[in-house]
Amino acid sequence: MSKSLKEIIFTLIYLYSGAFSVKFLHYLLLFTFLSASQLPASEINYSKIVLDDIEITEGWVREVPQGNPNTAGYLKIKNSRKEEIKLINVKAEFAEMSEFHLMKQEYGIMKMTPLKDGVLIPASSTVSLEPGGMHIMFMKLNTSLKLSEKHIIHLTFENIGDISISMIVKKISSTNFHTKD
Ligand SMILES: [Cu+2]
Repeated sequence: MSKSLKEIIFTLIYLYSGAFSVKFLHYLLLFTFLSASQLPASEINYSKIVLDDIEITEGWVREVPQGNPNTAGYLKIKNSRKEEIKLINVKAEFAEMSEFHLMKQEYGIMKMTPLKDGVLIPASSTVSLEPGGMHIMFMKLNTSLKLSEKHIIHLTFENIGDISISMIVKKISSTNFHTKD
């Protein structure tokens, strides 16, 4: 069966099965998010995004001194589906390059490695990108990130699509902020 035909059938099943209104609402929400990505950051003020059975919350980006080329971003993803999902790409207008990284201790030194395969969120579970662990690395910042500002980032889930969220700029008191190897 061709991919587009599958998608059409899936959409029809999706729209006509179960709680029609709730599912349709998700479509509307998805549409809203996609349109919202065109808006300036100041007009978007959502701290929580629900896309079908995927929830993204607590998105924030770390404030760094002006002139610092890199920073990190964090968020929480709750996958209520009965199958795993995978976050495969991230983009931000304020950085020339964005990647998923894992930070871990090796021989007493904190090191980070790019997560080339993305971030896997197993079925019915929540994965947190947080200081000291997995994070989004924003490299070659092209603007300063001021405290409490909101900036949009775009996430891509494999076989699901793109979603844009806003991240608030926050301070962190931790000293283990890393630089790129
Ligand atoms: Cu990193």
